[in-house]
Amino acid sequence: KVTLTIDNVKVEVPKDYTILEAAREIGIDIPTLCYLKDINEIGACRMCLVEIEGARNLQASCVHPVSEGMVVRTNTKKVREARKANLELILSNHHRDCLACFRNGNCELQTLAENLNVKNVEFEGEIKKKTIDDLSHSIVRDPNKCILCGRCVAVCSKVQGIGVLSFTNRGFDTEVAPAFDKSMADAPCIYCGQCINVCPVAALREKTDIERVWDAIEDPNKHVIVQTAPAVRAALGEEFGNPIGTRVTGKMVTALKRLGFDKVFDTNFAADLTIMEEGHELLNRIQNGGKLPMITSCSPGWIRYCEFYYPELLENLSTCKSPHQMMGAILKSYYAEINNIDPKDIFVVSVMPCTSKKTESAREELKVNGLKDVDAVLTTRELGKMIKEARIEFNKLEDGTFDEFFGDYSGAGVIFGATGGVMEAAIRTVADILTGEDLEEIEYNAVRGIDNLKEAEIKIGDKTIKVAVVHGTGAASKLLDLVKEGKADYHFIEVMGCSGGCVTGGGQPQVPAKVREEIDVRVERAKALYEEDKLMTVRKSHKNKSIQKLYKEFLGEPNGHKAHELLHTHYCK
Ligand code: HC0
Ligand code: SF4
Repeated sequence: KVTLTIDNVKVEVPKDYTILEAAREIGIDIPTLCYLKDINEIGACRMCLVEIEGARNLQASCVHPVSEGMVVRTNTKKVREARKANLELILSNHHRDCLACFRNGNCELQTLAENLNVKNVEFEGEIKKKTIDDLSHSIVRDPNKCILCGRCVAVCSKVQGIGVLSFTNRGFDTEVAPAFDKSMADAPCIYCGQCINVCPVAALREKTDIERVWDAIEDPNKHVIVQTAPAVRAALGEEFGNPIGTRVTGKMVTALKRLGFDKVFDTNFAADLTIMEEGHELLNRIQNGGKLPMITSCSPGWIRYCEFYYPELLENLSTCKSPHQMMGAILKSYYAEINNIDPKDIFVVSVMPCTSKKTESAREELKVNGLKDVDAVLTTRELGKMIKEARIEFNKLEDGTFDEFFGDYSGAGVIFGATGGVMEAAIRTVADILTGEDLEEIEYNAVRGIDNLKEAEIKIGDKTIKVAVVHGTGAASKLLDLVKEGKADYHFIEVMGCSGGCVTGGGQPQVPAKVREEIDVRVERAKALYEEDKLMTVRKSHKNKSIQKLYKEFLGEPNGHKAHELLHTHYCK
């Protein structure tokens, strides 16, 4: 430990702390912009400058280590002026059209300008018009908004283990972009959107579908159905000022009905359906010598990662489509049939915590009879914008309930949105099938939580099923390497593309860097889902009465002919 003095306050901290960390310990908030704890600590933006007694120049506190007896000042005229000048320099060549910007109201640059009391941007830098890359289905890159903080570069390479983004060109032409100036559409990007989540400005954002969805709602010939992913309810409230981890399921449903959707269904219903298909597929593979370990296939970021970086493992992937795609396929077949609607007139909207789902829904091989399962995907953030645009006072809404049948779900469906949730849901069902009982012990704590690798050996009757759960492609790669080398003797592995699972997907509300430091967003949002699971009377997918009826009246057997036609897919190398 070392003792130092910051703004006349003595503080004792571990000796590997930076000045920034020490200051935050005693409630002194030094401003930062490029800093992301443990991910991007490069001292590039010079917002965190402080004065150190005896040092000639101001120092960047985010990278400067503490030392015994050090005396630091964070709030002198010299410090304030230097920070302000640096910020004005950043602003001088930034496209400052804040009023029409996607991040208006939740931009870290805007907040900082307000906090540091910037009054005029004295320098007029060279403002060039750079090309916006909006060619992919998922992600828009706008170099005009980029402040070169490097957070996205760091997250993509260090957390996701991918490294699609890097600094290109020099001087005023410097940009953050895929190598060789490729479009995001042609780069080996998995569209996880983790770069968007850490972008402090609007340089990276989702390709928006808001207008297409408004148009569909307006169109009298379209029957517009919306479905919501499990994780959306754990985060949408943040768009309206609620604390991280507030569960807003009921208000979300009411808001969707007010927006004018014809039906409001829950992707959780299809998550239960997925468990029926995937659970039986697993048992089949185990009993009939199929390819093991079987790996989950519901995270489209993970699927793209597998296609680009682990093509040898494609045969290990479950052939199940992801739940929201299954839901679309069922809505355009069974639902269309019983309601006498032409499937061509049904417009399915998925609200997802994910940016990769936008690209997934456009995949040719998922189409049934030439029709896409899902016509538009909105992120949680986009839904928040639509609710605001419609002037709905979200926090004052009554709780609503999902429309019947396709809105019915079990607790197992809800927990899909957190890492380990798909695995736990699957075990709840597989264990009942193998024992022929209705087991009471259904909470599998070994697969919950945010450890990088979670493993469990589950004894079911005279069988032992060995499972593993990983999340975030960077952290997953160690286990995937073992699988590739034939050194992992698991039966079933859950992989999610984003660390924490869907609750921290690339389409969820952005959390400022400083808040990310104080709260583990993954944990708080997951709590909301486990809480909802506990409240449900039905907590196993195969006990969902509507799912039972769907098989009886329409699908026949799990993994049967009709299920294969509608609910399963194949992968391309
Ligand atoms: Fe997920 Fe899903 S749980 S991927 O993590 O499986 O995005 O929330 O909707 O489809 O159900 C995301 C979340 C989903 C799907 C479900 C799965
Ligand atoms: Fe990297 Fe994911 Fe962003 Fe693509 S979407 S650039 S893979 S962080």
